[in-house]
Amino acid sequence: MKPLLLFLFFMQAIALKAEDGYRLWLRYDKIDDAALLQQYRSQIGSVSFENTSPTLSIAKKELLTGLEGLLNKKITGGKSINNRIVVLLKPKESGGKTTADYNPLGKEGFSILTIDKTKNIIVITANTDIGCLYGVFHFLRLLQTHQSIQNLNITSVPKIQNRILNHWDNLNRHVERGYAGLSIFNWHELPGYIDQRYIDYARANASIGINGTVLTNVNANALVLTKDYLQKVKALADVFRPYGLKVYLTARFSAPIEMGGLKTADPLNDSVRLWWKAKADEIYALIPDFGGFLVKANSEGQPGPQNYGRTHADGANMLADAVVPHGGIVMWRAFVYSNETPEDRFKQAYNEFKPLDGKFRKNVLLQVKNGPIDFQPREPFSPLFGAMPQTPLMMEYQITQEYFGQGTHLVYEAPLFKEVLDADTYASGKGSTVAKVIDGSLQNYSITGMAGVANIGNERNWTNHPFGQANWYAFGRLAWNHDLSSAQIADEWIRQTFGNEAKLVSTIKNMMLASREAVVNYMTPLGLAHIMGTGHHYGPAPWVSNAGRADWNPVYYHRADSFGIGFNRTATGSNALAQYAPEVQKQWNDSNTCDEKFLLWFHHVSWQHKMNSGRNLWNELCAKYQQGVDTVRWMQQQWSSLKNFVDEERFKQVQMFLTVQEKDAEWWRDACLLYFGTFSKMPLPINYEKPGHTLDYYKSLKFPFAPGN
Ligand code: BDP
Repeated sequence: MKPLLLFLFFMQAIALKAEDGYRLWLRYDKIDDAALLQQYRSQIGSVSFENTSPTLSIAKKELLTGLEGLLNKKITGGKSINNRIVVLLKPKESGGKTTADYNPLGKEGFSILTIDKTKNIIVITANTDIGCLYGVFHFLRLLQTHQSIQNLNITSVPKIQNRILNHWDNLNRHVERGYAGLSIFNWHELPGYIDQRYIDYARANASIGINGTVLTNVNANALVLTKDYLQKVKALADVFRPYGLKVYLTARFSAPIEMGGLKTADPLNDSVRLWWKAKADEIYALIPDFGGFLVKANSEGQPGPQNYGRTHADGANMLADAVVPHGGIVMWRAFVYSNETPEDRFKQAYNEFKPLDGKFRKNVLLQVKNGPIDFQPREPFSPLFGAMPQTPLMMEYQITQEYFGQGTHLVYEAPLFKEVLDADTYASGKGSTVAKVIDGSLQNYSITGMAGVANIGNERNWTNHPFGQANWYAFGRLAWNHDLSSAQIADEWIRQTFGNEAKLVSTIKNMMLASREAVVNYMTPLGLAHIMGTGHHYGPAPWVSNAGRADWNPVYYHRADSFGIGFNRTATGSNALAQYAPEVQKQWNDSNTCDEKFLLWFHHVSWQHKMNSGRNLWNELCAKYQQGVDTVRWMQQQWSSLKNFVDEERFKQVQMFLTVQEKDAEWWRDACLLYFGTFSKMPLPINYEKPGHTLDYYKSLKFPFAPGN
């Protein structure tokens, strides 16, 4: 081969080089639509930044890198007269420079406006530098998703103030329920070594508006509050600050005993209160914009105020008092239940917290999981969302896929997030959606928040499954604007992450939108929940009845017997339904009219029960499990059709994961139906795929090294 040919061959090989996924949705590859590229090139000539700050330097670098990549041309930093993008903070004297209305933008919102159509001048503007950075990311997203940039008139303000990732990361880098490798936070090497990944992590979060991160596990280690560790926290806070990302820590309630040498951690004890105040002062001296504390107390063995006969409000308020002089907040988790209480676990958080409504300090948010039990593939919304008008409630979602196929299943979670946000609590009449509760518009909260348990680790592509990135992305976008639809968010994410070809976008979008229901069907259809393996929660184990506590046993949840299956939570059962508004109760309290998605959440239903399809319950259950498997097979076909649209590395990765997912879906189907069949005593429908193994085989499977446990 001639040298030139060899060179070209080599260059092409580089161009086809597989993607390892590290760049997430911020790839900025050259726009591959020639006409559009031409148009954008003619519209964008230079970029000028009217102000300076560390955040604005980041914004400038981002804008230049993004534009140069997307347009494949040099962008000047100067002030050309035409075709200019101007990034500016609210001018001190408006001087007629923009027509932006700054009042509604608040601390984080931005406007993107075409201020001169003939000269083609676009202004990205905000009250703050972080608002400008968000605006820059939004503008780049327009180009990445091939939107028009003519006559722009965009205003965007986050609906939720605190948009926070919760890392369940331990100080030894093991991530509880983490399926993407070790924790990205390398505490041993901090504060001396700043991994580039910290910067890239902050940048990715800023690009979707996430503005807070809780660095440590809710099952907390008090060590992080020691002087040495706080230096490490400070190092991270310094890296994250210009990206608008505040750090938070989990506070172990017994820290005054473990770290401070006190005899008690009683929240009403003066020495304890002083200890926390001093600790807060120490933290804020290092990190003036420290966000505050997240606390799991008196839950699953964690210490808390109840150890001293005090209430959750006493505990939360003590910490709130410690951080309030510095502007900090406390996120107190409502995920509490007790084995000793002879009460349906579904009801316990409500029973505990409802009486405390209005008893928390103003800087406390009560962090409530989306459902009453624990991040199952489908849960009704937590009744607390409709029950605490005087307490700011924040949402807790689980982005990491603990109950969702963990690191290997393709599941797009936005439909789950949206289902909960759109649910109507009827707290103040019709239209009192969970979204309006948590964004504060229903009850006039002064602080609002949304948390997502992170799925990020040190795997090269951050989330192990390439589609795990979509869930991180969707969480951020929804926390910013919960009016976005699952389809819109998927569309944006696909275009930025894979490309803009119509077939590629529509095929992947259809897969994503079908994926959550597929998992519900092959794991826990018709309102089943919590029937996975003990401890690691990987795979089906509906037969388990010997877990450490009653409410950790699958048999506690599904209650299958010779009559039927499901948990009676009506007035004749645990009456958990009474925790909802009457209108909500009405939707669910009759097994003949209850939405079948939630049927077994609320009813113990006969195997012969007639379903909407005309089938009896047993046959419907079989059909749902099969439907779940079929959808995975359909996803496999869909993905195969994209061979020429996706780089080889990610194509193969997803293909292999889908094969795992198909096998797992079959495993779930077969194990669950064989087991439930021992109660229904009914055969699998004719022509039904025969289980691959016996029930005893499925029961014998062990996973001693399942990750995240
Ligand atoms: C459960 C997880 C456990 C967490 C707990 C929590 O299995 O690892 O510690 O939630 O949220 O889902 O506190």
